[in-house]
Amino acid sequence: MKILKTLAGAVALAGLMAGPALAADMTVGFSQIGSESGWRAAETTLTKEQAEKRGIDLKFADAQQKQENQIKAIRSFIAQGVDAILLAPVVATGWDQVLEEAKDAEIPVVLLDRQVDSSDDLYLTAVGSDLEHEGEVAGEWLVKEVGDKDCNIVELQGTTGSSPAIKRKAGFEKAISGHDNLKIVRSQTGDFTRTKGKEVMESFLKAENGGKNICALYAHNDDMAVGAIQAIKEAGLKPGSDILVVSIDAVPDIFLAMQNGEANATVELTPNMAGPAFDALDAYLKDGTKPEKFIQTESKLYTQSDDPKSIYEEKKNQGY
Ligand code: GYE
Repeated sequence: MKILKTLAGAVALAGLMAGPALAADMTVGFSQIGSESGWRAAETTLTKEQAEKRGIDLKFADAQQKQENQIKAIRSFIAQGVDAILLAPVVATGWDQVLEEAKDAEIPVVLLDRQVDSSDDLYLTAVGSDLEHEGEVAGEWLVKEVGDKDCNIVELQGTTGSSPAIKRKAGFEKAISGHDNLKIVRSQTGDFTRTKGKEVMESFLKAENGGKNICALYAHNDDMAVGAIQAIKEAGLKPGSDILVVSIDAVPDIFLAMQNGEANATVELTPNMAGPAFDALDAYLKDGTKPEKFIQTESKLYTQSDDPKSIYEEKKNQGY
């Protein structure tokens, strides 16, 4: 494949290629973080479906949340001579070396749903949402919902060192800054999982007078919010009213919670990052078309007034 690419590149460069770009099947290595949340599992499902539909040979590696496993997988893809690599980077730092190796091997890398601190000449493009904006949307909803009432907020952060955890925190804090009646009183990572979200929420409730001091929960993803909702109920409080619940992803189960009045708002993140990624790779590998460095997906706010029942039904057919 690489010889074909070089030939195609050379001929295209000389402007001598008269016919259509060379079409050829792609072999793509996908280093996925793991399956920590319903959203992550849906992203994996949709990536495999997109590859199947496009006749792409997808080599899938699940890193079980460990960066070293992702780096190993990328090195294995390079050794196999894949045409491209998809990477959902578990954390934002520590990628320079392995991305240099991929670049030296002339294998384009596309980032999915999270970003890296490396220089952007080390990857072809990044497909994802504006993570800081998601945090702002969540914060702006709470500011409006609470008005001038005093509101102590507890925050369940995503995976420590991941770009969504860093940026969703920053965006939310930006939205509530200037509203002195809203205050984050406790903030800790729940690692994007339901189990940890429940565990950490239990500790918040204990530390805050059984939850009586808590007005709202901001969770960086719905899975942690769903776990926390369980903890709030077990503490004898009503999630969605005693404690407002706002989170991000818009997975089906958060709409179930909304139907029961147990969650209030979520910011949607599409799990179909692979579609735009494969489109960009197709254009690049066939005729060298360079995509923008960031292909942004949209972030839409949903609340209880958005008919959660029918959204739940729709979402169930979107890879979840
Ligand atoms: O919000 C969460 C997953 O990287 C933005 O990762 C993604 C996040 C998503 O664990 O459910």
